[in-house]
Amino acid sequence: MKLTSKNLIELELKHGAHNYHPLPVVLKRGEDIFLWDVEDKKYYDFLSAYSAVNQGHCHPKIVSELITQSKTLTLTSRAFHNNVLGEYERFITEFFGYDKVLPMNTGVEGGETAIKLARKWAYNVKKIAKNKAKIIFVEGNFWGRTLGAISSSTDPSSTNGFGPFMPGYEIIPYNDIVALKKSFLDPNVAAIMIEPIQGEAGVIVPDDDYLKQAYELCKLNNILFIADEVQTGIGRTGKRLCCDYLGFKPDILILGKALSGGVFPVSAVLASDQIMLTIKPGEHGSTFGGNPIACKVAMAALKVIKDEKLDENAYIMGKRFREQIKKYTKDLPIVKEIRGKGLLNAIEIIDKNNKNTAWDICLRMSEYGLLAKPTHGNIIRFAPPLTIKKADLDSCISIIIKTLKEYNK
Ligand code: IF1
Repeated sequence: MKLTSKNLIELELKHGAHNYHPLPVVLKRGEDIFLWDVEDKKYYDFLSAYSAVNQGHCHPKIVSELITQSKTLTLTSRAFHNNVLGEYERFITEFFGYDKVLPMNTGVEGGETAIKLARKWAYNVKKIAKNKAKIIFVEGNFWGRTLGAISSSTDPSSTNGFGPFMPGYEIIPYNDIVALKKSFLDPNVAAIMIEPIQGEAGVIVPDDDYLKQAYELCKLNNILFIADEVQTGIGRTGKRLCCDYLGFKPDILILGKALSGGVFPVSAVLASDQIMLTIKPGEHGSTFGGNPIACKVAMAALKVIKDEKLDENAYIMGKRFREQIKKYTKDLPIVKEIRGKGLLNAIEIIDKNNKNTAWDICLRMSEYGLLAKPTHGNIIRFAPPLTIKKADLDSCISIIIKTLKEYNK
Protein backbone atom coordinates (compact mmCIF):
# COMPACT_ATOMS: atom_id res chain seq x y z
CA MET A 1 0.00 0.00 0.00
CA LYS A 2 1.56 3.34 -1.08
CA LEU A 3 2.06 5.57 1.96
CA THR A 4 0.84 9.15 1.53
CA SER A 5 2.51 12.28 2.98
CA LYS A 6 -0.09 12.15 5.73
CA ASN A 7 0.70 8.49 6.54
CA LEU A 8 4.42 9.21 6.64
CA ILE A 9 4.05 12.24 8.89
CA GLU A 10 1.94 10.13 11.27
CA LEU A 11 4.69 7.50 11.39
CA GLU A 12 7.21 10.16 12.35
CA LEU A 13 4.93 11.54 15.06
CA LYS A 14 4.33 8.09 16.52
CA HIS A 15 7.84 6.65 16.35
CA GLY A 16 10.21 9.63 16.21
CA ALA A 17 11.37 12.26 18.69
CA HIS A 18 9.51 15.52 18.35
CA ASN A 19 12.62 17.70 18.11
CA TYR A 20 11.57 19.43 14.93
CA HIS A 21 8.49 21.16 13.56
CA PRO A 22 8.86 20.72 9.79
CA LEU A 23 6.62 22.15 7.12
CA PRO A 24 3.99 19.46 6.26
CA VAL A 25 5.90 18.42 3.10
CA VAL A 26 7.28 14.90 2.63
CA LEU A 27 10.07 14.81 0.08
CA LYS A 28 11.18 11.73 -1.85
CA ARG A 29 13.54 12.98 -4.57
CA GLY A 30 15.94 15.83 -5.23
CA GLU A 31 17.77 16.93 -8.36
CA ASP A 32 19.74 20.17 -8.67
CA ILE A 33 17.42 22.99 -7.46
CA PHE A 34 14.32 20.80 -7.45
CA LEU A 35 12.58 18.57 -4.91
CA TRP A 36 9.56 16.28 -5.33
CA ASP A 37 7.16 15.17 -2.60
CA VAL A 38 5.58 11.73 -2.31
CA GLU A 39 2.60 12.92 -4.34
CA ASP A 40 5.05 13.95 -7.10
CA LYS A 41 4.52 17.68 -6.54
CA LYS A 42 7.62 19.58 -7.71
CA TYR A 43 9.24 22.36 -5.69
CA TYR A 44 12.06 24.87 -5.98
CA ASP A 45 14.33 24.33 -2.98
CA PHE A 46 15.07 27.68 -1.31
CA LEU A 47 16.59 26.25 1.84
CA SER A 48 19.24 23.91 0.38
CA ALA A 49 19.18 21.85 3.59
CA TYR A 50 20.45 24.94 5.45
CA SER A 51 23.18 25.50 2.84
CA ALA A 52 24.39 21.90 2.68
CA VAL A 53 23.42 21.37 -0.98
CA ASN A 54 25.09 24.44 -2.51
CA GLN A 55 26.03 22.24 -5.48
CA GLY A 56 22.41 21.20 -6.04
CA HIS A 57 20.72 17.99 -4.91
CA CYS A 58 22.44 14.71 -5.83
CA HIS A 59 25.15 16.34 -7.97
CA PRO A 60 26.24 13.54 -10.33
CA LYS A 61 29.97 14.14 -9.89
CA ILE A 62 29.68 14.01 -6.09
CA VAL A 63 27.30 11.04 -6.04
CA SER A 64 29.59 9.14 -8.41
CA GLU A 65 32.51 9.51 -5.97
CA LEU A 66 30.24 8.45 -3.11
CA ILE A 67 29.16 5.29 -4.95
CA THR A 68 32.62 4.32 -6.22
CA GLN A 69 34.35 4.73 -2.85
CA SER A 70 31.51 3.06 -0.94
CA LYS A 71 32.12 -0.10 -3.01
CA THR A 72 35.86 0.01 -2.33
CA LEU A 73 36.63 1.06 1.24
CA THR A 74 34.21 2.95 3.49
CA LEU A 75 35.98 3.19 6.83
CA THR A 76 39.31 2.19 8.37
CA SER A 77 39.19 4.41 11.48
CA ARG A 78 42.35 6.42 12.11
CA ALA A 79 43.98 3.43 13.82
CA PHE A 80 45.48 2.86 10.36
CA HIS A 81 46.25 5.07 7.37
CA ASN A 82 44.15 4.94 4.22
CA ASN A 83 45.06 5.81 0.63
CA VAL A 84 42.70 8.78 0.32
CA LEU A 85 43.24 10.92 3.45
CA GLY A 86 46.64 12.38 2.55
CA GLU A 87 45.51 13.31 -0.96
CA TYR A 88 42.40 15.00 0.50
CA GLU A 89 44.38 16.85 3.17
CA ARG A 90 46.74 18.23 0.53
CA PHE A 91 43.78 19.17 -1.71
CA ILE A 92 41.74 21.04 0.92
CA THR A 93 44.69 22.83 2.58
CA GLU A 94 45.83 24.08 -0.84
CA PHE A 95 42.24 24.97 -1.79
CA PHE A 96 41.87 27.30 1.22
CA GLY A 97 45.54 28.16 1.88
CA TYR A 98 46.25 26.62 5.30
CA ASP A 99 49.05 24.42 6.63
CA LYS A 100 46.87 21.66 8.04
CA VAL A 101 43.34 20.27 8.35
CA LEU A 102 41.68 18.24 11.11
CA PRO A 103 38.84 16.25 9.50
CA MET A 104 35.60 15.73 11.42
CA ASN A 105 31.98 14.95 10.44
CA THR A 106 29.42 17.52 11.59
CA GLY A 107 29.65 21.27 11.83
CA VAL A 108 29.31 21.23 15.59
CA GLU A 109 32.21 18.78 15.87
CA GLY A 110 34.15 21.32 13.86
CA GLY A 111 33.25 24.01 16.37
CA GLU A 112 34.19 21.82 19.34
CA THR A 113 37.50 20.99 17.63
CA ALA A 114 38.22 24.68 17.00
CA ILE A 115 37.63 25.52 20.66
CA LYS A 116 39.86 22.65 21.83
CA LEU A 117 42.60 23.87 19.47
CA ALA A 118 42.23 27.45 20.76
CA ARG A 119 42.50 26.27 24.36
CA LYS A 120 45.56 24.08 23.60
CA TRP A 121 47.16 27.02 21.82
CA ALA A 122 46.33 29.31 24.76
CA TYR A 123 48.13 27.07 27.25
CA ASN A 124 51.04 25.93 25.09
CA VAL A 125 51.76 29.09 23.04
CA LYS A 126 50.14 32.13 24.71
CA LYS A 127 50.98 30.62 28.12
CA ILE A 128 47.62 31.33 29.75
CA ALA A 129 47.30 29.66 33.18
CA LYS A 130 45.80 26.12 33.22
CA ASN A 131 42.00 26.04 32.83
CA LYS A 132 41.83 29.86 32.62
CA ALA A 133 41.50 30.21 28.82
CA LYS A 134 38.45 32.21 27.73
CA ILE A 135 36.57 32.07 24.42
CA ILE A 136 34.52 35.07 23.29
CA PHE A 137 31.22 34.49 21.47
CA VAL A 138 28.67 36.99 20.17
CA GLU A 139 24.97 37.20 20.93
CA GLY A 140 22.79 35.41 18.39
CA ASN A 141 25.46 32.86 17.49
CA PHE A 142 24.50 29.36 16.45
CA TRP A 143 27.01 26.60 15.90
CA GLY A 144 25.12 23.43 16.80
CA ARG A 145 23.37 21.44 19.49
CA THR A 146 26.07 19.94 21.75
CA LEU A 147 26.43 21.16 25.32
CA GLY A 148 29.61 22.99 24.29
CA ALA A 149 27.67 24.78 21.56
CA ILE A 150 24.53 25.72 23.49
CA SER A 151 26.71 27.01 26.34
CA SER A 152 27.49 29.98 24.08
CA SER A 153 23.88 30.46 22.96
CA THR A 154 21.63 33.40 23.83
CA ASP A 155 18.57 31.59 22.43
CA PRO A 156 16.32 30.15 25.17
CA SER A 157 15.02 27.45 22.81
CA SER A 158 18.61 26.19 22.57
CA THR A 159 19.45 26.46 26.28
CA ASN A 160 16.32 26.07 28.44
CA GLY A 161 16.46 22.93 30.52
CA PHE A 162 19.90 21.82 29.34
CA GLY A 163 22.14 23.35 32.06
CA PRO A 164 24.68 23.48 33.61
CA PHE A 165 26.85 24.98 30.92
CA MET A 166 30.50 25.06 29.79
CA PRO A 167 32.72 27.47 31.78
CA GLY A 168 35.31 29.75 30.14
CA TYR A 169 32.91 31.46 27.73
CA GLU A 170 32.01 35.13 27.48
CA ILE A 171 29.18 36.43 25.28
CA ILE A 172 29.27 39.98 23.89
CA PRO A 173 26.95 41.88 21.54
CA TYR A 174 27.44 41.18 17.80
CA ASN A 175 28.59 44.00 15.55
CA ASP A 176 29.75 46.09 18.56
CA ILE A 177 33.46 46.82 18.33
CA VAL A 178 33.52 48.73 21.64
CA ALA A 179 32.19 45.68 23.49
CA LEU A 180 34.72 43.51 21.67
CA LYS A 181 37.62 45.82 22.61
CA LYS A 182 36.52 45.70 26.26
CA SER A 183 36.31 41.89 26.29
CA PHE A 184 39.83 41.70 24.81
CA LEU A 185 41.28 43.50 27.84
CA ASP A 186 41.23 40.19 29.70
CA PRO A 187 44.67 38.58 29.21
CA ASN A 188 43.08 35.13 29.44
CA VAL A 189 41.16 35.50 26.19
CA ALA A 190 42.34 32.78 23.79
CA ALA A 191 39.99 33.31 20.86
CA ILE A 192 36.79 34.77 19.49
CA MET A 193 34.52 32.44 17.51
CA ILE A 194 32.14 34.16 15.11
CA GLU A 195 30.01 33.66 11.97
CA PRO A 196 30.86 36.30 9.33
CA ILE A 197 27.10 36.43 8.70
CA GLN A 198 24.79 35.02 11.38
CA GLY A 199 22.62 32.42 9.64
CA GLU A 200 20.19 31.10 12.24
CA ALA A 201 19.89 34.50 13.90
CA GLY A 202 18.24 35.63 10.69
CA VAL A 203 20.98 36.38 8.14
CA ILE A 204 22.44 39.19 10.23
CA VAL A 205 25.11 40.99 8.17
CA PRO A 206 27.50 43.05 10.35
CA ASP A 207 28.80 46.51 9.42
CA ASP A 208 31.36 46.37 6.62
CA ASP A 209 34.35 47.11 8.85
CA TYR A 210 33.32 45.17 11.98
CA LEU A 211 35.02 41.86 11.22
CA LYS A 212 38.21 43.41 9.85
CA GLN A 213 38.48 45.57 12.98
CA ALA A 214 37.83 42.50 15.11
CA TYR A 215 40.57 40.62 13.29
CA GLU A 216 43.03 43.49 13.72
CA LEU A 217 42.24 43.62 17.45
CA CYS A 218 42.88 39.88 17.61
CA LYS A 219 46.33 40.41 16.12
CA LEU A 220 47.04 43.29 18.51
CA ASN A 221 46.02 41.21 21.55
CA ASN A 222 47.45 37.81 20.50
CA ILE A 223 43.92 36.35 20.27
CA LEU A 224 42.84 33.77 17.66
CA PHE A 225 40.06 34.63 15.19
CA ILE A 226 37.90 31.54 14.63
CA ALA A 227 35.54 31.86 11.64
CA ASP A 228 32.52 29.56 11.67
CA GLU A 229 31.87 29.28 7.92
CA VAL A 230 29.79 26.11 8.20
CA GLN A 231 26.85 27.95 6.65
CA THR A 232 28.49 30.94 4.92
CA GLY A 233 31.39 29.05 3.36
CA ILE A 234 31.78 26.97 0.16
CA GLY A 235 30.50 29.70 -2.18
CA ARG A 236 27.23 30.49 -0.40
CA THR A 237 27.78 34.26 0.03
CA GLY A 238 29.25 34.85 -3.44
CA LYS A 239 32.88 34.13 -2.55
CA ARG A 240 34.65 30.87 -1.76
CA LEU A 241 34.52 32.01 1.89
CA CYS A 242 32.56 34.91 3.34
CA CYS A 243 35.82 36.07 4.94
CA ASP A 244 37.20 36.55 1.39
CA TYR A 245 35.17 39.78 1.27
CA LEU A 246 37.07 41.01 4.32
CA GLY A 247 40.67 40.77 3.19
CA PHE A 248 41.99 38.52 5.96
CA LYS A 249 42.36 34.82 6.64
CA PRO A 250 40.87 33.50 9.90
CA ASP A 251 43.38 31.83 12.23
CA ILE A 252 41.04 28.85 12.48
CA LEU A 253 38.45 28.09 9.77
CA ILE A 254 35.49 25.76 10.34
CA LEU A 255 33.72 24.21 7.33
CA GLY A 256 30.83 21.76 7.08
CA LYS A 257 27.49 21.27 5.29
CA ALA A 258 28.23 21.90 1.59
CA LEU A 259 31.76 20.55 2.06
CA SER A 260 30.05 17.30 1.01
CA GLY A 261 27.36 18.75 -1.27
CA GLY A 262 24.83 17.30 1.16
CA VAL A 263 25.56 13.63 0.39
CA PHE A 264 27.51 12.77 3.58
CA PRO A 265 28.40 14.41 6.92
CA VAL A 266 31.78 16.07 6.36
CA SER A 267 33.37 18.91 8.33
CA ALA A 268 36.87 20.26 8.60
CA VAL A 269 38.95 22.61 10.73
CA LEU A 270 41.89 24.37 9.03
CA ALA A 271 44.75 26.17 10.77
CA SER A 272 48.49 26.87 10.79
CA ASP A 273 51.07 24.36 11.99
CA GLN A 274 51.61 26.43 15.15
CA ILE A 275 47.96 26.03 16.12
CA MET A 276 47.21 22.57 14.70
CA LEU A 277 50.26 20.84 16.17
CA THR A 278 49.27 21.79 19.73
CA ILE A 279 47.03 18.69 19.59
CA LYS A 280 49.19 15.56 19.92
CA PRO A 281 48.43 11.97 18.86
CA GLY A 282 45.54 10.49 20.83
CA GLU A 283 44.26 13.87 22.12
CA HIS A 284 41.36 14.34 19.69
CA GLY A 285 39.53 12.59 16.81
CA SER A 286 36.41 10.65 15.85
CA THR A 287 35.50 7.24 14.44
CA PHE A 288 34.44 8.56 11.03
CA GLY A 289 36.65 11.67 10.87
CA GLY A 290 38.67 11.60 7.63
CA ASN A 291 37.07 8.42 6.31
CA PRO A 292 37.72 7.58 2.64
CA ILE A 293 34.14 8.31 1.51
CA ALA A 294 34.19 11.73 3.19
CA CYS A 295 37.54 12.56 1.59
CA LYS A 296 36.48 11.61 -1.95
CA VAL A 297 33.12 13.34 -1.62
CA ALA A 298 34.64 16.55 -0.22
CA MET A 299 37.20 16.79 -3.02
CA ALA A 300 34.41 16.35 -5.58
CA ALA A 301 32.20 18.90 -3.81
CA LEU A 302 34.95 21.54 -3.78
CA LYS A 303 35.90 20.82 -7.42
CA VAL A 304 32.27 21.38 -8.43
CA ILE A 305 32.24 24.79 -6.69
CA LYS A 306 35.46 25.74 -8.55
CA ASP A 307 34.78 24.18 -11.97
CA GLU A 308 31.17 25.44 -12.19
CA LYS A 309 32.12 28.85 -10.71
CA LEU A 310 29.25 28.51 -8.25
CA ASP A 311 30.58 31.29 -5.98
CA GLU A 312 30.46 33.72 -8.91
CA ASN A 313 26.97 32.57 -9.84
CA ALA A 314 25.86 33.01 -6.23
CA TYR A 315 27.19 36.59 -6.31
CA ILE A 316 25.36 37.48 -9.52
CA MET A 317 22.08 35.69 -8.71
CA GLY A 318 22.09 36.95 -5.13
CA LYS A 319 22.48 40.55 -6.27
CA ARG A 320 19.57 40.10 -8.69
CA PHE A 321 17.46 38.46 -5.98
CA ARG A 322 17.89 41.37 -3.53
CA GLU A 323 17.41 44.04 -6.24
CA GLN A 324 14.25 42.46 -7.63
CA ILE A 325 12.70 41.75 -4.23
CA LYS A 326 13.45 45.32 -3.09
CA LYS A 327 11.97 46.69 -6.33
CA TYR A 328 8.71 44.74 -6.09
CA THR A 329 8.17 45.07 -2.34
CA LYS A 330 8.98 48.75 -1.79
CA ASP A 331 5.24 49.44 -1.56
CA LEU A 332 4.47 46.42 0.64
CA PRO A 333 4.39 47.45 4.32
CA ILE A 334 4.56 43.77 5.33
CA VAL A 335 8.21 43.65 4.26
CA LYS A 336 10.54 45.24 6.80
CA GLU A 337 13.90 44.41 5.16
CA ILE A 338 15.65 42.19 2.61
CA ARG A 339 19.28 41.45 3.48
CA GLY A 340 22.12 39.08 2.75
CA LYS A 341 25.18 38.36 0.62
CA GLY A 342 25.37 36.08 -2.38
CA LEU A 343 22.60 33.47 -2.15
CA LEU A 344 22.27 33.68 1.64
CA ASN A 345 19.36 36.10 1.98
CA ALA A 346 16.43 36.75 4.26
CA ILE A 347 13.23 38.79 4.18
CA GLU A 348 12.11 40.21 7.52
CA ILE A 349 8.33 40.34 7.79
CA ILE A 350 6.45 42.84 9.92
CA ASP A 351 4.24 40.54 11.96
CA LYS A 352 1.65 42.97 13.44
CA ASN A 353 -0.21 40.69 15.81
CA ASN A 354 2.52 38.06 16.08
CA LYS A 355 0.32 35.71 14.11
CA ASN A 356 3.15 33.53 12.77
CA THR A 357 2.73 35.26 9.41
CA ALA A 358 6.15 34.12 8.21
CA TRP A 359 5.14 30.51 8.78
CA ASP A 360 1.86 31.04 6.88
CA ILE A 361 3.74 32.72 4.03
CA CYS A 362 6.05 29.68 3.82
CA LEU A 363 3.06 27.34 3.79
CA ARG A 364 1.49 29.33 0.96
CA MET A 365 4.77 29.43 -1.00
CA SER A 366 4.98 25.64 -0.67
CA GLU A 367 1.53 25.43 -2.25
CA TYR A 368 2.93 27.57 -5.09
CA GLY A 369 5.92 25.22 -5.42
CA LEU A 370 8.68 26.99 -3.47
CA LEU A 371 10.16 25.65 -0.22
CA ALA A 372 11.58 28.00 2.38
CA LYS A 373 11.31 28.10 6.17
CA PRO A 374 11.22 30.89 8.71
CA THR A 375 14.14 31.22 11.06
CA HIS A 376 13.54 33.20 14.26
CA GLY A 377 9.85 34.15 14.22
CA ASN A 378 9.29 36.64 11.42
CA ILE A 379 12.38 36.18 9.28
CA ILE A 380 12.30 33.96 6.18
CA ARG A 381 15.66 32.68 4.90
CA PHE A 382 16.02 32.26 1.12
CA ALA A 383 18.99 30.10 0.16
CA PRO A 384 18.64 28.09 -3.08
CA PRO A 385 21.40 25.88 -4.46
CA LEU A 386 24.16 28.02 -6.04
CA THR A 387 23.46 26.37 -9.39
CA ILE A 388 20.24 28.36 -9.89
CA LYS A 389 19.90 30.09 -13.27
CA LYS A 390 18.27 33.45 -14.01
CA ALA A 391 15.06 32.04 -15.47
CA ASP A 392 14.40 29.83 -12.44
CA LEU A 393 15.43 32.61 -10.05
CA ASP A 394 12.93 34.97 -11.71
CA SER A 395 10.17 32.35 -11.47
CA CYS A 396 10.91 32.02 -7.76
CA ILE A 397 10.95 35.77 -7.25
CA SER A 398 7.48 35.88 -8.84
CA ILE A 399 6.21 33.26 -6.40
CA ILE A 400 7.68 35.14 -3.43
CA ILE A 401 6.24 38.51 -4.52
CA LYS A 402 2.83 36.98 -5.31
CA THR A 403 2.69 35.43 -1.84
CA LEU A 404 3.89 38.55 -0.02
CA LYS A 405 1.17 40.57 -1.77
CA GLU A 406 -1.47 38.08 -0.61
CA TYR A 407 -0.36 38.62 3.00
CA ASN A 408 0.19 42.31 2.75
CA LYS A 409 -3.01 43.22 4.54
C1 IF1 B 1 19.52 22.07 13.34
C2 IF1 B 1 19.90 26.14 12.45
C3 IF1 B 1 21.03 26.67 10.36
C4 IF1 B 1 25.43 26.30 11.57
C5 IF1 B 1 26.62 27.02 11.80
C6 IF1 B 1 27.61 25.16 12.87
C7 IF1 B 1 26.46 24.40 12.68
C8 IF1 B 1 25.35 24.97 12.02
C9 IF1 B 1 26.75 28.46 11.33
C10 IF1 B 1 26.43 22.97 13.18
C11 IF1 B 1 24.14 24.14 11.79
C12 IF1 B 1 21.98 23.68 11.13
C13 IF1 B 1 21.64 22.80 12.30
C14 IF1 B 1 20.25 22.35 12.04
C15 IF1 B 1 19.55 23.46 11.26
C16 IF1 B 1 20.67 24.32 10.76
C17 IF1 B 1 20.57 25.73 11.18
F1 IF1 B 1 18.70 26.55 12.05
F2 IF1 B 1 19.84 25.19 13.32
F3 IF1 B 1 20.60 27.15 12.93
F4 IF1 B 1 21.61 26.34 9.28
F5 IF1 B 1 20.89 27.92 10.59
N1 IF1 B 1 27.68 26.45 12.45
N2 IF1 B 1 23.06 24.61 11.35
O1 IF1 B 1 24.38 26.88 10.93
O2 IF1 B 1 26.48 22.07 12.13
O3 IF1 B 1 26.44 20.06 13.56
O4 IF1 B 1 24.39 20.71 12.33
O5 IF1 B 1 26.39 19.87 11.07
O6 IF1 B 1 20.18 21.80 14.34
O7 IF1 B 1 18.29 22.17 13.32
P1 IF1 B 1 25.90 20.60 12.30
